[in-house]
Amino acid sequence: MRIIHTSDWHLGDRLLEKSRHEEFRAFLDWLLEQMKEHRAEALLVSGDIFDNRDPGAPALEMFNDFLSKADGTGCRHIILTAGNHDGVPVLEAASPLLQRYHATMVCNLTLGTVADCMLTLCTADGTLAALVCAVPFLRPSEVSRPLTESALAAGENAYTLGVRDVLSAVAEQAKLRKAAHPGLPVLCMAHLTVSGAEKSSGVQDIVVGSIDAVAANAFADVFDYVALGHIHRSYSLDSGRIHYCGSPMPMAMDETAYTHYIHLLDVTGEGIEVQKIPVPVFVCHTRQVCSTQEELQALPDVLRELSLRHNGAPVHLELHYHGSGVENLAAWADEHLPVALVPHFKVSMWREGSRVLDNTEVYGDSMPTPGEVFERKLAAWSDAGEPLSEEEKQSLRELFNSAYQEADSHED
Ligand SMILES: [Mn+2]
Repeated sequence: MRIIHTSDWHLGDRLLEKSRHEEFRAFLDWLLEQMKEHRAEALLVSGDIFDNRDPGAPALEMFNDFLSKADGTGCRHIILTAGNHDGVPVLEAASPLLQRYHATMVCNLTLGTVADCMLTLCTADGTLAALVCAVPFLRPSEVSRPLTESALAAGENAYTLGVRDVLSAVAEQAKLRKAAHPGLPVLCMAHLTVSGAEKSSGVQDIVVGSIDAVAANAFADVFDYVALGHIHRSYSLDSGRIHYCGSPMPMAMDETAYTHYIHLLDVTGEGIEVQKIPVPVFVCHTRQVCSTQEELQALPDVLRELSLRHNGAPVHLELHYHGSGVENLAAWADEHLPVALVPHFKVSMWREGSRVLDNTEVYGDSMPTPGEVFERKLAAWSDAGEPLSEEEKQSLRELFNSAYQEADSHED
């Protein structure tokens, strides 16, 4: 049986202060193609389906659209778990739709409810093919338990101990099923940090610091493949038994430097073979730092080459300039970067001897409001060495507001 493992879609995410609906839609369409091409019979999504508790109508709509289209690909099982970013009410509201499309979502799990996460995958003729233990993000408030002295000595804390308890209980149930079906492949989904995995700024911790990291041995040997989410980079641990597939696209600028993947599993009686499939880059997000005018002049060619390496994908640029000779970096970028190549950019400029001169400004379809521009100018004025008192700022704001309202009413 072929299974696709993916995680951390973060539908509704924004990058460089811009929504990414088209990019997400392109990814979901590509994923549907992969499901067809590789004749995947199951899709596992290990948490962080949405970016936040209120992902917005476009994200919900594209998720529903994906489910309805996945139904026609020959994929018989879709299993999703909640991550730390997901809002359980949003996921639960989708459950009538999930049932209709043969998808299963596990949102919550505690020691008392582990039976809820035991799911089975069957072949087309109804034969049992694999067991999936669909463990969602385990909430500290629900699983933490008082520490014993020996656990403390072993470097555990109330949360990691609680996570171990749940994973042990899941493993016990899996062993019972396996005893009744010898040779049955067992997969375990989870959304957490396993120690040894790299962190990047895209991993937003609910549990402060790294105290949420669980050792790899928390996953008992009964699990043949551990399908993890939470870390945004494809990464394997424990001699290739435990896998992060990573997010399908960068969720922060420091995640743009590496390739993103989905994992394709070939599950047979002999074992599980893992193949990483790179996700195409639909938008090139790039951070460029220039310190001379020559480097700035070379920028259009650099960006053109980057775009060509990714099938002509548009470039979304974060540009920092630390040199001299440019008064207005945004105006420079507007003039020198073709809009077809760079439809969206964000600039910031520093000058020697001064603090931030040009507060970071974003251009594209998320222009700041006139009030925001005025506030930035006020801040820049103070930073440039003309400190204003609160009263002075307040009277300038009032002047601005009355002038703006008057101009605005004339426009109508
Ligand atoms: Mn995530």
